[in-house]
Amino acid sequence: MGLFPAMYKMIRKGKFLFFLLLCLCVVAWIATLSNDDTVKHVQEESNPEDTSVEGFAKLELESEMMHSIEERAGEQAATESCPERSPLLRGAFKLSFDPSLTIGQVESENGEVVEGQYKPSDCMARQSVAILIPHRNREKHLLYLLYHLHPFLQRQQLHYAIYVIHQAGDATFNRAKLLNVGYLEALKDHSWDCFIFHDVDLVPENDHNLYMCEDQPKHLVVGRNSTGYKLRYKGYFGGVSAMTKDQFHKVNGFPNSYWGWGGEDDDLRIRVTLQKMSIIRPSPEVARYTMVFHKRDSGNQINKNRMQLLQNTNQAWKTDGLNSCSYKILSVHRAPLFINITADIGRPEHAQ
Ligand code: UDH
Ligand code: MN
Repeated sequence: MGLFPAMYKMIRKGKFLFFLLLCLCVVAWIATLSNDDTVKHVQEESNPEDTSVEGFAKLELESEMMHSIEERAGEQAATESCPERSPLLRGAFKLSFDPSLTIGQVESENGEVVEGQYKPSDCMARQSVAILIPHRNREKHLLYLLYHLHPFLQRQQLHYAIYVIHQAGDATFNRAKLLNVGYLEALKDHSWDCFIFHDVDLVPENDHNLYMCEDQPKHLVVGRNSTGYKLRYKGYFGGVSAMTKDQFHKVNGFPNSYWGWGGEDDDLRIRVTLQKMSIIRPSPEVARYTMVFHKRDSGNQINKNRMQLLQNTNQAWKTDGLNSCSYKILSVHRAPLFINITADIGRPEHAQ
């Protein structure tokens, strides 16, 4: 091999090496560029002004965290149970029923009630209570009741919600079935400890009459103005009564088969005694109500079958109640002061 061909070979090799080096540099440069890009991207994501989808997701996550922290703080503030006896109670008071009262007025006086529900902010309520009101065509009575009942329940430091169960259509009224519907529907919102079955026209006169449940079913109306404040009869369990979720479940709720006025409250009393529970009442000085005056409603005539039905309760309770309550919800409207459930509950099988 001569000198020149050997030099020529070396130069060719050097060119190749130079070319290889150049390629490596270009690759390295591209790599640095894309790294810069990543950094920029991360910076962009953490920019709170960013409106990209990722930016929103991150903001949402942050606000969710804030929310749960706030919630925890709120919970912390209210982990202490409300006192056994509320310091806000006033005892007996004179009720007034102003014909010019409006729902707007009642709403503005109860700003802390949200969609019919209230919770004390400074302590943890001892019970969560659902008030169930069977209703049709008694708007004025409902207004008076809401006006008095909201502050009354707040003074008792309860977590509560008011449900109005409205019977759609003009078939004979069925108070008991509406209350079953109320119980079943309210439990979809919250696992309430206690249920108060409440006539729309009975307004409590004394806030020592506690809307809470006890270890036995409780009857809250010992006296009302319309009966000279005397118990209507020994076993009376109508008007306003309180049962825990479990007590009511145990008796299979109210019967569904009482159309028209009367008997359904006696049926519930029989169910309670069949389960070896007994009915308790607060003292007569406390368990006092004013019934807003009214006549018998059309569509709620006396139930002539009631005595016959009551003869069968000791068998019928098993199959006529919560476990056989068929109905159709037409609407659930969450108004500021109550949850209005409108239900089609059908009509009596035989003409009444
Ligand atoms: N209810 C309605 N709409 C009706 C019927 C009854 O909302 O059309 C509800 C309401 O909650 C009422 C409850 O069912 O409070 C019980 O019915 P009621 O108030 O008619 O029963 P009460 O025992 O009176 O108070 C029955 C007849 C009154 C006759 C008066 C004559 N002295
Ligand atoms: Mn009445």
